[in-house]
Amino acid sequence: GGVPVTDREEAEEFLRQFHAERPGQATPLARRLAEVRAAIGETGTYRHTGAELEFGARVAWRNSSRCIGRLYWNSLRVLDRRAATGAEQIHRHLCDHLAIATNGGRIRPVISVFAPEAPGRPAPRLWNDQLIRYAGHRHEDGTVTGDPALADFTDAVRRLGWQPPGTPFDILPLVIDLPEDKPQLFDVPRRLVREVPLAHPRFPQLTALGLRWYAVPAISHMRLRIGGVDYPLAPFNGWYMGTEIGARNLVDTDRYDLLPVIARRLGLDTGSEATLWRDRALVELNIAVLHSFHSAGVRITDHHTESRHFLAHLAQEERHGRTVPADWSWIVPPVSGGATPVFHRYYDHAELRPNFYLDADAAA
Ligand code: HEM
Ligand code: NRG
Repeated sequence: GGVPVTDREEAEEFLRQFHAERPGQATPLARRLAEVRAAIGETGTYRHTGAELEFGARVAWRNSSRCIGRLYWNSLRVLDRRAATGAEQIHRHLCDHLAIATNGGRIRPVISVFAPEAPGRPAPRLWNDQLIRYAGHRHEDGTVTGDPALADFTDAVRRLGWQPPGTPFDILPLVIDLPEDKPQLFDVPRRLVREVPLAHPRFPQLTALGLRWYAVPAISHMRLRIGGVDYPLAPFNGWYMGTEIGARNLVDTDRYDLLPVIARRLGLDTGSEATLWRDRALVELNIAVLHSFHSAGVRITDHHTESRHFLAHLAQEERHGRTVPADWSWIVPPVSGGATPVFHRYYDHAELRPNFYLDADAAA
């Protein structure tokens, strides 16, 4: 067990890349390499400078093959929270993250980087996979109220003493897990959770369903790895692409599974697949998501615009002599794939570092 010693090769490769892409650093590369080699020799790891951390986090986003939203990688805001100790302090920083990211609806891409893994000093972790998520309440008959994807997590936080209201949209508490302590529960203050009630511009019977979604997707279970150093707690957010909500979260049969409900409300003929009732319900739900976020003044993107932005990103990166690794099956949106330009080409499959990695779920 224990945290392994930082890989020297990976550290050096990162420092060379940093100095190549960000020339003119006060400390020349040769001196920094010597410093880092010495630190790894003495302590088993090294400490990133603020500039290295910022660059590393931005490049980790740039290298995320599954992300269509990478055009703005170089303006990611990096909050250095490595000094945070204690669950209360970490919780306050997570709350600040949400406030800074939400920004009254003009959502900003932000990452908060907490303490890294180090030999003899394991890092803090969060059980939640996003800072904001809706609970899934399992009933005796096997049905779930809320988000079924969170049913196991919801059971786990109940065992820790959480007492939920039981609605389809209960905001889950945060579970902060420090090395020498038991996991601690914290509520996310309501005022920090911006939500958008979903309304359809022409079908009041869809508005009447009382659906909603939160404004800020803040992934909190991916490990950020920079130059051989692992940051297990480094929550990041951008804004939503409408299809994430309107074609997956509210639609997948193992999520809110709403297509049959919506089709019925729209009076569609569900007797035959060939009426394409599923497709018609999907389009109207996605119209409602984009319309509602826009009228609430909450930043969101649609899959057509975002596909164009992604191709612009590819072209821009090419001009800088860089390839853009991408995973077709994640980049192509879950509706109207072939109607977007990202469908009609292949992508580079390189796995570049720095990057974000998924570890096995802490809970579940
Ligand atoms: C995945 C869009 C910002 C890193 C995705 C996905 C979409 C997306 C649509 C696929 C999600 C899915 O199918 O579940 C966007 C948009 C952003 C944005 C519109 C707006 C600025 C960011 C930022 C980061 C990031 C700021 C990191 C700093 C990632 C990663 C994945 C991903 C690592 C893969 C997640 C996984 O493997 O589950 N993004 N993104 N994205 N994005 Fe972005
Ligand atoms: N599909 C997930 C969120 C995954 C990441 N998507 C983003 N990331 N937009 C969901 O909650 O629907 N981001 O950092 O903006």
